[in-house]
Amino acid sequence: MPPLIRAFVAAELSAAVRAELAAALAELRRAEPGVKWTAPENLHLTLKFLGELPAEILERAHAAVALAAASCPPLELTVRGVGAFPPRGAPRVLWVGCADRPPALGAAVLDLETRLDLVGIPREARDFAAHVTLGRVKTVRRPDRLRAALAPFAGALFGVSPVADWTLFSSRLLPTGPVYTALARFPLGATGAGSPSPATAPATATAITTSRPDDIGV
Ligand code: 3AM
Repeated sequence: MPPLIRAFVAAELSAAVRAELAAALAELRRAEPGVKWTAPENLHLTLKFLGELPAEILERAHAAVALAAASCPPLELTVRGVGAFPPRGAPRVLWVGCADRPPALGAAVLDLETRLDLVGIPREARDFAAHVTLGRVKTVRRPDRLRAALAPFAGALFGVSPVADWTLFSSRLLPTGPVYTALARFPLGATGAGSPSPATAPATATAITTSRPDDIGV
């Protein structure tokens, strides 16, 4: 049987914003080593997890992503605030908020899902909530201590990241953590959609990310 490719579409963050987040992550990692913190080079805003796909469906997904990206204007993401899901009790997913300007991502993600549905990739059951996953909690003995470590970052501004394209990533889940590889980039607001640029810089990761939180509301 031909291998399946695990893939997702994401907006990448600027190096400057990633550097700010990396500094916060370093502090949080010291405070709470029990969390699987995201490797800084792996920080992204996931727009749609495509699942594990045969190559021919992924090929069709390319065209769908290109068209959806072309209909979305270039954006600025204001990356601000750290929170946890669920909001009370034991935190499971730690995230950074993203606000898009102009506010177009919600509609663009719906459009992306509609186009992907046509090629056999089902829509999400949940509404899209723009966030960057900072870490996942496996077992934390002192959730109160973790929340206290997050508190100083609750309103922190990590910067504004321009988003000129979307990236299609493959994801390989290795025992050492996921390895993300940029397969193609799709310009936002482009005319002449359908011709993604090949990705040049692969993204790699060390943090372990195995599944979508089911309580994140996205
Ligand atoms: O970085 P975030 O958390 O936004 O959560 C996974 C990650 O997004 C998500 O895809 C991105 C790359 O792994 N993901 C993984 N498995 C998923 C699943 N079964 C999933 N999203 C939805 N369903």
